[in-house]
Amino acid sequence: MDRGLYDEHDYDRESAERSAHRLTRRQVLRAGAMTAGVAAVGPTLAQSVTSRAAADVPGIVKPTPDSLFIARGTNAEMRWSAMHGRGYLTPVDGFFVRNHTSTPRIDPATWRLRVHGTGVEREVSVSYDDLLALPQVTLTRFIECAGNGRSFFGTQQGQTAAGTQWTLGAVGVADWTGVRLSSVLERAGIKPSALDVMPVGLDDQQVRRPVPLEKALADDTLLVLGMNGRTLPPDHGFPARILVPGWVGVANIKWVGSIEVSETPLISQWNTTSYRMFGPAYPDSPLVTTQVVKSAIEQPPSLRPGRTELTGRSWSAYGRIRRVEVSVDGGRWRDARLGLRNEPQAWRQWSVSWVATPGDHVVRVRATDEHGNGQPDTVPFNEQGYLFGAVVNHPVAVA
Ligand SMILES: Nc1nc2c(c(=O)[nH]1)N[C@H]1C(S)=C(S)[C@@H](COP(=O)(O)O)O[C@H]1N2
Ligand SMILES: [Mo]
Repeated sequence: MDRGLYDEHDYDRESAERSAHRLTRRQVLRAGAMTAGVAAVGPTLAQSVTSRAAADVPGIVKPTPDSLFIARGTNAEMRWSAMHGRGYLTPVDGFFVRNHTSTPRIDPATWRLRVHGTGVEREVSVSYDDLLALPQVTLTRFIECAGNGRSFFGTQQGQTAAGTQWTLGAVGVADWTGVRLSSVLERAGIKPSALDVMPVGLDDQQVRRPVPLEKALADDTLLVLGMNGRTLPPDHGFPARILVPGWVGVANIKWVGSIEVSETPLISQWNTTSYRMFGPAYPDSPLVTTQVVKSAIEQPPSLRPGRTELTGRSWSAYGRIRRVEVSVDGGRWRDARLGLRNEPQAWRQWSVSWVATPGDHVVRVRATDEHGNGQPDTVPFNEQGYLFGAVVNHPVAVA
């Protein structure tokens, strides 16, 4: 495994040295404030972008019925019970939406993707049709919010983290079809001195989060045009989004309008004031890069008594899932039966039979991936509640 592609720590430290910044918390905060200011007076967008409010969750275009979603501000969390009996992929209808503001409606006829910056030989601009004409690749991968599971810092560990109080439904697995990001960047001529690549979203806040050039050029980093065999839906980034498998959700920029390639480190609020681990356990405030190992059950919190199949899915940002164990009411860990399909950086379905007796129970699930990464009982706190990979206590009331 190439460590550089999973962990930005060394890369981040080097960047900090190059830009003569020591990323102490105060300076990080200041850097974030600075870029926020720049964004506010930045150039207006050339593209025709309009925001449209939606039916259920404000700013989301697709319906977000209670049967499929839990509304959380501008976001829609997938209800895990809706995945019970479903196939391997998360259907588009039920895929979680994490919008910092709202879904922009973009006209693909006038949309252009601009590649520019000090790291390229020349600025280029490509159309939607140009992208459709390039060779297409499909990958089955999860996209997961870095804050997925954040609520358990509070409910399980007694220390509430700031941010959307997701349970475990800020994750989904889809078939993503698109072009290699490298094939688009190469059209602009990447200079040997290029360092950072920052795709910028066309939503109100122009959400953007740089990735190291090496990661942008990786074979599995895509500019996605399709999801589950259909055109990418508006809420998931139409006309084009980035896919950076295994990395934090925010790296998967939706509604990309431009990509800056730079010879110098790029910053935005999404790699300075947020998406860093702040707290006593993290003295150098590392960037949040790769997701961790997690498991979720698909049962609703109340069940009828009798023999039942507990089902769920486990996933790892580092590869495939090798083992899943389930424990009820603190009893011994039992191996779950595992689904055959086991894509790396996606998930594995599992089931275990259980005789549910009346009363209140706690189901715990832990997974181990092919590299031996597992799920601890607790994880050290970080202020913004990222990467909650500890075993979750699922309450199940049987009556
Ligand atoms: N332009 C833009 N891209 C974005 C976001 C956003 O708000 N704006 N949210 C990010 C975050 S935090 C996550 S977790 C994923 C969610 O992808 P989804 O809404 O398709 O599930 O998109 C990322 N890309
Ligand atoms: Mo996210």
